[in-house]
Amino acid sequence: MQKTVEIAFETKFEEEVYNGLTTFPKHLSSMYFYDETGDKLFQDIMNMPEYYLTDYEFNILTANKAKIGHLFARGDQRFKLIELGAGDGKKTKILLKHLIAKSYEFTYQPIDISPTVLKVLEQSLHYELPELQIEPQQGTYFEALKKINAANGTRKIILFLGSNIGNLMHEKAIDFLGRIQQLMHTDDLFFVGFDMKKDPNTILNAYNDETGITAAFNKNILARINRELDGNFDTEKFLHWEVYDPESGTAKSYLVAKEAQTISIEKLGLTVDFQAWETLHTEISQKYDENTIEKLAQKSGFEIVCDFSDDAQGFKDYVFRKV
Ligand code: AVI
Repeated sequence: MQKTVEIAFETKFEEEVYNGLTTFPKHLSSMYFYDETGDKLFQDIMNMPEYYLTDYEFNILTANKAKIGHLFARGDQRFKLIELGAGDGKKTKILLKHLIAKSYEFTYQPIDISPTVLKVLEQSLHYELPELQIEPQQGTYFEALKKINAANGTRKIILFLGSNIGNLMHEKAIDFLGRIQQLMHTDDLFFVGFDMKKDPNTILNAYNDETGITAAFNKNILARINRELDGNFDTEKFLHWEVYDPESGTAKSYLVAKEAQTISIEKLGLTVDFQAWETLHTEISQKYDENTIEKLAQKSGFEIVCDFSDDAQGFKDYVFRKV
């Protein structure tokens, strides 16, 4: 009979690192890229010329801010603009500036798990847009949305920019969208970015830049294990590897062990063997076509109100409403 060992984990990170490194093939969730170092590296990624996603969405928001503002305010109604994972707010500021210039009545409620990210964002917004009413919400998206719902019934516009949805495979994306849908009323809107299928070379370059920023971002998950769980990964002994399947639209990031090695992670009392060229899967970045987006919306109880796109249809911001 097999003996099951009960391990008491202090955090979800510990549990997921343990489970992901003791299974085959090995994997870790890209959710854990984002500690302080990872947040900074992601800012650098967004400023890289190869990472077209940020520019495309920036241009869509700039070109369509008047139409978007009109849709949000539905004439002239008060609303709450809620943002899931706001980051540095570079793209959101285009909308915020426009909404303020038009004197729309709204409160901006960025939600983020990181208090540091929220603080930096709040400070920069106070400085750039002193008229803005901002109420940062620290916590997970769902906890914060529940709290916002409990506070009062003002119409909600929920932003989820940057193709963050693409870091979830379809089943998980449907589950995520369904949970958002459950926390919405029929008048509310969900504004969500999708990176579209395009020249596979463009996609591969975006996730495999020559300067090595994306490689450092991917390897930060190992460095984070070293910092927080007393691991001894030598990040030099891993290769950042990106693949893109143009049929499914899935881009996948791996860390590949360049040689056989044994890693110890003190805090978990764990040693992990890697064979030479063994893979550790860390992230998916899904690319979409219109049919797939329609299916995702429909399966999670949404209907599509409209979408905004650049001329080349390289990126799309969709507006969903609860059915
Ligand atoms: C946050 N997310 C949408 C990014 C993406 O494109 O999948 C994260 C990223 N990974 C590597 N580069 C950027």
